[in-house]
Amino acid sequence: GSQAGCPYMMSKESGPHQTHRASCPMSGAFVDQEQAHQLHNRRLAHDERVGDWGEPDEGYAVVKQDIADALTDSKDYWPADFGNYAGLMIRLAWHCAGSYRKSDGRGGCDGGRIRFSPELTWPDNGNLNFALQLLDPIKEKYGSKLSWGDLIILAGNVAIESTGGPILGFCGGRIDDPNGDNSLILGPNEMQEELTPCATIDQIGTCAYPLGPTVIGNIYVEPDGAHNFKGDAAESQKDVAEVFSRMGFNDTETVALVGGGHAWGKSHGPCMSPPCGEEGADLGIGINAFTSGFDGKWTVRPTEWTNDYFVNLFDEGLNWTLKEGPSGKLQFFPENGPDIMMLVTDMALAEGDYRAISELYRDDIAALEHDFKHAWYHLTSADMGPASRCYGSEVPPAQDFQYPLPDVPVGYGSIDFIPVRASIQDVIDADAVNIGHLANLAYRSANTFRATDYRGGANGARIRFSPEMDWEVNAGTADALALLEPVKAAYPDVSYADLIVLAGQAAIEAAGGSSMTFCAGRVDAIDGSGSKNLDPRTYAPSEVIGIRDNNNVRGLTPEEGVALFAMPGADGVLSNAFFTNLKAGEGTFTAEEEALLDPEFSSIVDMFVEDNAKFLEMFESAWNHLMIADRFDGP
Ligand code: HEB
Repeated sequence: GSQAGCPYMMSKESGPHQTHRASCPMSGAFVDQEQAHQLHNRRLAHDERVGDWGEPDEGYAVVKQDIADALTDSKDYWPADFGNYAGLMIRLAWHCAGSYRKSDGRGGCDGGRIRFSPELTWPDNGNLNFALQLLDPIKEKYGSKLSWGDLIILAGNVAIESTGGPILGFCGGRIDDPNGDNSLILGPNEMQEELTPCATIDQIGTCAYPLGPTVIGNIYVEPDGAHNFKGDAAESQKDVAEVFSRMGFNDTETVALVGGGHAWGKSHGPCMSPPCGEEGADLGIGINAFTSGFDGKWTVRPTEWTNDYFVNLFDEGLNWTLKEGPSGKLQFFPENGPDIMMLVTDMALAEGDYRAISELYRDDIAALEHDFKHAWYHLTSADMGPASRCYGSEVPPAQDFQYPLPDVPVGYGSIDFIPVRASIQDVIDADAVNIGHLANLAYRSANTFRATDYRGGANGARIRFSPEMDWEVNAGTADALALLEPVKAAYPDVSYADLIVLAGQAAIEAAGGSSMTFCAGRVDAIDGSGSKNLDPRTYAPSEVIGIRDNNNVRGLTPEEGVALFAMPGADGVLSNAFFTNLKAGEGTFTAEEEALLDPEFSSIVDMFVEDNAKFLEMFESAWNHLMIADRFDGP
């Protein structure tokens, strides 16, 4: 297996032991939990799948050949435009990945949910069912060894490569969800409305962050221009910039992706049976196929990688003119020149800050190739988390968007943590109030973890830096860190990240916890850049919804999430007293804490009030889960 990274384990009962490299994140008290966590189930499934795959690299290469063959094998049920499905497959991969949003890490192609409702029925995903149908025989051939998520992204990559386009690499290892449920919160439905209200007619085109698109059910913006600014390229530029930033892209990446992506394929919106428009149109196939209602291709060579798009964009001789297309949609067509078109969102690439970037790509295809392949890799891999989660022989070096950590120093595995633990114990014994400080420090440090895109967590100890250190919830961090300074001075080789987790565990044990397992091997980030977008999500319209969402994003069960509210305080005791007092109304509580009395959580609170042992068990499970959640070290 390629899971790794815990050469040294220590638990209260069994003491320290060197472990088989590969075992820690999956072993000990943690994996034996009755409640197997979603995240780690996924990792188990991953290991099994790659295990029976044999050589994963060989596997991907064979799949790629099958995809290449399928691209030019036109099927009657959905004939290939220009004899090649490249455009269709690139659109499939982009729409599968483009649901990713930086606000909470949800969306993306990991999980392969584009083959289910709600994603498959989003208006923007029209006719992508045919793209999936074309890939179906390949999926059948490899069965459970190949995930839909990997197949879809590979199909996009092969389409790009086989038509001469640039590819940086492939991060394999997506695991399919059994249904589309994890996309429900992306909308449109009540669940989405509840967390992120935006759906009514007068909000169309104005849905705001944390939502990904401005219109629910879109991957991107309205192609004919921003809400209330139809046909206006300058306004569209702002719209595109806003939406692509919510996916995590900067201007260069956005221009490279949109203009690079539209090197291929065409829009589908012929007028078959006047009066035209979506209502009247014949939803045919081949040259009659109707998808978006816009019509035409961007270049005269739509099955080849070129920078023709950018050349055309600035070609004054073409005299681009805003007109209604065959189905009544607003698009730009050349007054003179070949049979090509531009969407309003394409003309936007010649506006504002995008203009200089587009001019560069017109003049320098090598610059476009460099930027496109990096942006495409970012697009298709952002939801995969750190580079250490990627499988296969085409995995490129870690990229900035993966927030790489330094390597674990050579020899780290032979550090003896027993004296380190003893030194921490001295800090705890000096003053019981330190228990709460150290437990909280570890909790806050690990609590940024997102099971949605595998970002955040205790590894890296980014809580030592701005911006994370300055977050309101992290008040007191500097003081807690100062408690560990003497330990760090005595054991300079131990990372802060390990020290923080070990100290938190020691504190919890001093407070009455018992079955925690420490897995060493964390390293320290060199700055706080990796905390970007991980700050507490404060947009939930109520405390109850916020707590529920926070549990989901962290991959915690409701029981685990509730248990973690009872961190030891100034008294240095871990017990169900917090819940007893909360229920009895004794003491002062935050609005968030009081929300635990809502029917959604009150039975869990009751259970903890009745049974302290049950509370401790659940707390320890949650603690172990969170402290190890971000360990993907290896292979
Ligand atoms: Fe795109 C297509 C829009 C971006 C790639 N697009 C398309 C269409 C439209 C659009 C409307 C048509 C559809 C049909 O079929 O009808 N886009 C758009 C927008 C945006 C975009 C608005 C934002 C601005 N794309 C994009 C990107 C990419 C792309 C980013 C990649 C990278 N597309 C594409 C392709 C195509 C399209 C490839 C073609 C498809 C076919 O051919 O089928």
